[in-house]
Amino acid sequence: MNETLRQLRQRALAVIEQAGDLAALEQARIDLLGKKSELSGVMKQMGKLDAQQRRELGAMANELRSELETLLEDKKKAVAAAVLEQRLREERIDVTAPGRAPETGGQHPLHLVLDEIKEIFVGMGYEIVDGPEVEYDRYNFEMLNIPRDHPARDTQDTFYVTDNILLRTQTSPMQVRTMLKGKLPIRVIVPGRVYRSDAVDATHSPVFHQIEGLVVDKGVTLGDLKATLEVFARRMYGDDAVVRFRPSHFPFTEPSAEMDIMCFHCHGEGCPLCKGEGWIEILGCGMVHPKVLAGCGIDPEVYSGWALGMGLERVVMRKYQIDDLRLFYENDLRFLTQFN
Ligand code: 2U9
Repeated sequence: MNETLRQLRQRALAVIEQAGDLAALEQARIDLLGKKSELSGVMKQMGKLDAQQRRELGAMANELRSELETLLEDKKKAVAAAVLEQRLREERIDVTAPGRAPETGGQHPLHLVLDEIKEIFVGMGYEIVDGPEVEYDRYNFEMLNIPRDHPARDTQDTFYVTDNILLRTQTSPMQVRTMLKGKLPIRVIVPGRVYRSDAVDATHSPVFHQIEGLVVDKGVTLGDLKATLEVFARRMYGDDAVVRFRPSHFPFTEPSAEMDIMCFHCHGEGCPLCKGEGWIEILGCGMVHPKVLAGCGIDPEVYSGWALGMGLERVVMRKYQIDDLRLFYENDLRFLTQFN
């Protein structure tokens, strides 16, 4: 081989040998084979040689060029393989390592009991409906036979938005809406948030939850009310639950009653849970007032109905012996994780 090319080859081999990473190899390729490389310079000079020498030197230069190309390419593959090897070593995942279980949420106690109640009534053929929390005074009070001078309509107790629009104080306006639709018979359960202008303490909150129910059909009697609510109490509190009905008064029902269950803690003896009463009040109920039916376009001579209403917080507090309603809204995990 021509001496110039031989020396060039020695230097090129050293450069390739020293290139330790892909960037250095790329630089070596440019330096050794690029337009400005020594080898390209030698090739350019060949124009000055005679034909015989040009053929010989040309063949040698081309041979060197392809040798260097092959060496560079091989080294590149080797370096890339080493890089990959190192990455695989460093990023190895230990599939035998014990997993870290993600923290999972649970159902809120209010929701847990609400679901239970809904399921009991759905099982008896009731439909679950919900509606607006911002309501007309007319649907919330007037059509429920709550007269203008009734204490519940006091602006002290109700959040009014305008003169005739308010935050519903009960879910009952949704039953009014259901009756106004005119599709009979009706068997609905209406759970939802309600608002009253109360200061917060252990048993009061300006926002709480009610579950109301309404049945309207031909021939519905107080017997249907009692039988249905007794089934509800047994499904909710166990087959040995004992219930009693006490007369009460609501503007929208006549007659009206309150249903108690015998204290599930002391079985009627009297204990702190039932405040010595032996009975725990669960809900209010009654036969829908004929005036309410008529006001909603239902003929009280043909149809009759019964309704129930309960405060969800109170039911859950009794069930789990929770003594402060504020715990429901504070989202303290120490409280919330006790129910799942
Ligand atoms: C229509 C007709 C009748 C709903 C009823 C009660 C009895 C009741 C209270 C329980 C505790 C409200 O959360 S609480 O303060 N409710 O005792 N509610 S009957 O009666 C209706 C509703 C709508 C059209």
